[in-house]
Amino acid sequence: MSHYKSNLRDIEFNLFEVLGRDEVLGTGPFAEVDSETARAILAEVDRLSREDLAASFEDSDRNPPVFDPATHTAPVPESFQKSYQAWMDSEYWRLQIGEELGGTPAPSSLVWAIGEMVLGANAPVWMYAAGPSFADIVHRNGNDRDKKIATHMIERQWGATMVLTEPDAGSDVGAGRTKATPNDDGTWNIEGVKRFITSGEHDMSENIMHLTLARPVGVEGAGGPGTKGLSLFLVPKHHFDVETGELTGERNGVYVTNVEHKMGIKVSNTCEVTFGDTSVGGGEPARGWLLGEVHDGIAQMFQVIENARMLVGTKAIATLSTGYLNALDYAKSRVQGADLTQASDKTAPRVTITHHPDVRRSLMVQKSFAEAMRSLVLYTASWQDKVQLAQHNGAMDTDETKLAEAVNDLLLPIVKGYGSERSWVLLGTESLQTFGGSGFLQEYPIEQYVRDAKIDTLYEGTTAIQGQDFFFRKIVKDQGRALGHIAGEIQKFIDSEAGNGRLKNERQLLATALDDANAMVGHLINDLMSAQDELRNIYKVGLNTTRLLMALGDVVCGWLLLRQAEVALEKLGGTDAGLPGGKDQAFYEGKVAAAQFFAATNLPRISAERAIAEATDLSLMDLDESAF
Ligand code: ST9
Ligand code: FAD
Repeated sequence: MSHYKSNLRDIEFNLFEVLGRDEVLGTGPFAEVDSETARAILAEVDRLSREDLAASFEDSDRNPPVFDPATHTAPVPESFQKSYQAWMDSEYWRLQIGEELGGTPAPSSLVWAIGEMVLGANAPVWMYAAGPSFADIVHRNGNDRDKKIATHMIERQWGATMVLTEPDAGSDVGAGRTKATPNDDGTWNIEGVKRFITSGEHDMSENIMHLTLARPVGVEGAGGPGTKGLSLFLVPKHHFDVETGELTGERNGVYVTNVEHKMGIKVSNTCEVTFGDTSVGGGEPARGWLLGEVHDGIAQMFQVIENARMLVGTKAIATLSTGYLNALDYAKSRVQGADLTQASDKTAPRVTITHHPDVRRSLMVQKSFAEAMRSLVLYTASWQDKVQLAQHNGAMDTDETKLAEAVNDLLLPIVKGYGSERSWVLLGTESLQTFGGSGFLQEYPIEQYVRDAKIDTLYEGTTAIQGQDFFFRKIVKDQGRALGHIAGEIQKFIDSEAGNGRLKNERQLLATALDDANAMVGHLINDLMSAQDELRNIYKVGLNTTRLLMALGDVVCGWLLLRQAEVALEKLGGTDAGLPGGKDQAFYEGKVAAAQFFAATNLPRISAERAIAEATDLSLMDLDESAF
């Protein structure tokens, strides 16, 4: 039986009943993917995920790749290869790439809807299969040579990596020391050691293209300090003929010199990669090309990072959803104890644990967060749809498109930072807990979910980095434009008659939460301004950026759930086959219940977060390190 439990009904509810994606599907750049096709794709990816992709989830955790230092290889288990091949054979990865590269462009909302299912079933499949998406970035930023390379990457299905991190440059990418020196033939020699590189080595493609940040040396106008001095190079594992893509048989001097032993996602090789070390492999130089022949590495790499941050948040949320659905199944059949109303009667019949109030509370916590955050992913993606349409229509310079880009940027750290924190914590405290001691056993998938999801709060920028990105870049640097827009949308909902009386209390709770969140933003901005006179006040901001990210995540999620409840109530107001809401009555009632529960149990906490933020002083920063 599959470990993976999908929620296709809720995905379709978001796409078609709440976000109205029918309006976008089948139009403009998405002409080939209309609503009917989209539904067929969703159904097939659902099946594929539950069956072929999920099939190797457990085996590839228990029998992970083993690094061979003599050959610098780390082959993945056969079971995983089958899952990977099933995904590549399905050709659905083409939905993410441009038409000129053989893709069938689909709206981002559909891509992340199917992404949720693949990532929930077996996330490393999606990661190893990202080569074509990397090629899209190479094509977008490249010159004629790079565009040819991008074509080979796709036609020959090469793997690809994003190579930033070094032993002394993690969050602080700008501290990277890997250097690049130009050769007379237009190539560059790369020298340095990178670490933690996902998919840096495997045996599922004939070549791997490393998109590598390095600092040019001895080049006028390039290679200064920090991130702005980094350039992006294409460094292949094997040399190839740029015209045909055929491998020349020569090895490039880029070798995997270690594969990490990890807590989770063990089948996803996390590699130390050594470039141009004469004592490694055959001692060849590591040669690469400067992407697009422009020294704009960090900005180019952020195009990859933005996609990868969406990926990581979606992966975490997908895992929480399947964790919840597994917990729900278990709770429905596990018999333990008597109903609380009969607790004193020792002969009372034993009941399934779904009868216990605390288990119900826990299940609803899981359901409401999983559904809220699914909605967050798809809502964010719907802003990406707008940008895709604008790109197609040559309307990138309009105010509307700029707003869409800014709102997407604002929501990304919520998807990644808030999404991963809430998911990882709830998988442990609620989903695993529902199973009692059985949850601790490898017989059930939850302990692997917990191990596999922890990484999501770490890579692609830790939660601390997401919090800072959210406040300093997405709010302050944006001058509050995107935040103002979202706050305005939430306010409109509060002022509306949404739910026709049924959501009145919840709209009031949302109003208070929005007010508190706005006050927190205002308070942090005041602290920031006051740092102009008293520099150390910037610490007060730093003490609260993660808090702000989490609080605003709750507000946005609360609002999105209430919007869903409004739609569900409308459906319940109609009848189909004599039932309110028709065959989906229970589904819609569940939507309303989840929204009401989330609002009642989470939104009031934001007042406390506001009070904590407002009371922040410098005592923590004044404390001597020895006192910790
Ligand atoms: C990693 C991989 O962890 C984990 C999983 C891998 C899975 C791999 C497979 C899947 C990938 C799929 C991708 C496919 C490709 C896509 C397909 C698409 C169809 N937004 O603030 P400043 C830029 S990898 C945009 O001064 P510092 C911007 O250019 C490792 N751009 O920063 C800016 O200039 P300006 C991940 C941003 O103080 C410039 O950077 N590692 C953003 O110099 C400088 O900005 C990390 O994530 C942004 N949000 O450096 C590192 N922010 O201002 C985390 C910055 O002029 N650390 N830029 O526009 C950070 O993010 C740091 O804050 C820092 C600080 C490095 C940016
Ligand atoms: P550090 O930066 O040393 O952070 C340590 C702690 O300090 C964290 O809690 C952090 O939040 C905090 N901290 C650091 N700086 C600040 C600050 N300025 N303000 C507040 N708090 C701060 N990298 C790649 O380039 N490519 C990959 O494919 C890739 N895949 C990975 C796969 C795995 C399994 C892992 C574990 C890592 C991967 N990484 C990859 C690296 C990953 O992106 C980094 O680990 C991450 O960015 C954090 O860097 P670090 O580990 O050096 O931690």
